Amino acid sequence: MIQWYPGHMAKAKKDIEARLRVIDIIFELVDARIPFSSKNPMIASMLANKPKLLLLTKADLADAYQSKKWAHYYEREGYQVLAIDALSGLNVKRIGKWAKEVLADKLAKEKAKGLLERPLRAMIVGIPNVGKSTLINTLVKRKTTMVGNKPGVTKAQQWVRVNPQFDLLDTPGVLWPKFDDEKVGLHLALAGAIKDEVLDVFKLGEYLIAFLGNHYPQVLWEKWEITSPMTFDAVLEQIAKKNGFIKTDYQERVLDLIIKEFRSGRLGRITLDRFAQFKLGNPENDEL
Ligand SMILES: Nc1nc2c(ncn2[C@@H]2O[C@H](COP(=O)(O)OP(=O)(O)OP(=O)(O)O)[C@@H](O)[C@H]2O)c(=O)[nH]1
Ligand SMILES: [Mg+2]
Repeated sequence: MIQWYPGHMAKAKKDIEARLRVIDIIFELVDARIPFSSKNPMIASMLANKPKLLLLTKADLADAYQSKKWAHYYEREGYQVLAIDALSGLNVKRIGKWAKEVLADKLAKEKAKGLLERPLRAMIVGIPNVGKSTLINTLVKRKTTMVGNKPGVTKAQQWVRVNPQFDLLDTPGVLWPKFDDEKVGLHLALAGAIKDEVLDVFKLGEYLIAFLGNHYPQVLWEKWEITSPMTFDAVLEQIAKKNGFIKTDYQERVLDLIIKEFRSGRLGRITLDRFAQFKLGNPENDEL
């Protein structure tokens, strides 16, 4: 995993910083399957003094129990948190209402000063492929921004008017230059935030199979009749057989397949960031 922080991301980050002055509220998007790994620490410190909503996107793909744990965790950290599915629209309607509530004081003060009523300005930020542009399209109920199931689709900031009271700024996805924990990099890659071209499919696939064996063994069984303990090679052979891959060099094809199946949700609702594994300095979390 080498080039996940190319020059255009550094520029995207600078552009976000430059725009902050005119923004009333931030919608910070994290992927519900990786609520820790997808939270950009570089962005978080930049946004420290802005009102914000933390939105767990793709909640339809994540383990509901884990999402609840993470939502509570971030609430305790002082965030307002909402788990959403931007495709079906789950909880999306509540976003505008929450934003108005959060900004009620600010708007009342402006009114008291005699300032004209104006649209709220929200900025959407988050890692690549987390669903920023999709959420905007769902909010405006039409296709105004480009979306795609790969990182780096949005190349520049774009204002979208949701309604006369509400303007939204779409931004390109941003990662950060160094992952302190190797697991964070692996989880970002599996969730689809890093360009496939720079990924090691063997490493990712091996990690995913071991992860499923540890946390969702029933998925391996129901999908491919894999029981643990089985060696990595035996697992690949079994999946190849189940899919009718007859060539002997099936390994890469099998690994591509399971990564795709995971990303699309065809393996069921799976959360990679296990709350209990990221103890986050709170000894009480040990038991979770
Ligand atoms: N299942 C599911 N898929 C989603 C959701 N939101 C977005 N997606 C999918 O995620 C992919 C990426 O969506 P985009 O909206 O382009 O992501 P983005 O954050 O704008 O990405 P960049 O512009 O590359 O930074 C698309 O294939 C969407 O259909 C969601 O809530 N649930
Ligand atoms: Mg986008």
